[in-house]
Amino acid sequence: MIQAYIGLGSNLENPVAQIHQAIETLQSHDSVHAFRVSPIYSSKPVGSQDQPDYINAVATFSTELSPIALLDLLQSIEQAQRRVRERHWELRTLDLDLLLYGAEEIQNPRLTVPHPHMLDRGFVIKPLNDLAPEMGLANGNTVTEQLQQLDTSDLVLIKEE
Ligand code: A4P
Ligand code: MG
Repeated sequence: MIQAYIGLGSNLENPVAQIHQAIETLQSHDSVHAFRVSPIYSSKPVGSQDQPDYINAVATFSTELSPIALLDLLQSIEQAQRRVRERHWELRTLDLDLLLYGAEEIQNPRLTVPHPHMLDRGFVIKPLNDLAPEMGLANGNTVTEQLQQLDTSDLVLIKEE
């Protein structure tokens, strides 16, 4: 069993519902055990500002799935919600990123783990800090130390899970 951490993001018109649906699907999967999820935050878009604010959270669980099998699961959830979105809202956007897979470093054409941008992103590190403040990161910092180096003033707590 490996401890996995997943970043969830959505900036749909009803992104909180998208995140909740993704949480429900993940936590009811047969290969997902001891599921926990952070509070849900809103955040300003990183990158192109020409898009709505995001809703972000981080989930963690233990799993027997291989990294690629876990990526397949995440992408199947993205696809399932994308179909619903295209019908109802004409917008896409549920991002499920594999942040951490135990302490493994993975480099292959489909998967880079740890997620390459996670250390710089307040919308990842803040909810990760809610789940695992003492955990050591690839750069030697704990999650809390990493959080102290980031500007998270744009993050607003939406909902305690
Ligand atoms: N891939 C490689 N490594 C991974 C990994 N660790 N986890 C590959 C998941 N996927 C991984 O993903 C493109 C490809 O990345 C996949 O086919 C997979 O094999 P995608 O989600 O289809 O494409 P994307 O959304 O354009 O890329 P990505 O990397 O998810 O986007 P970003 O960089 O995460 O940017 N601002 C705020 N405040 N909150 C956000 O959540 N998100 C983004 C998305 C931008 N700004 C944001 C947020
Ligand atoms: Mg993604």
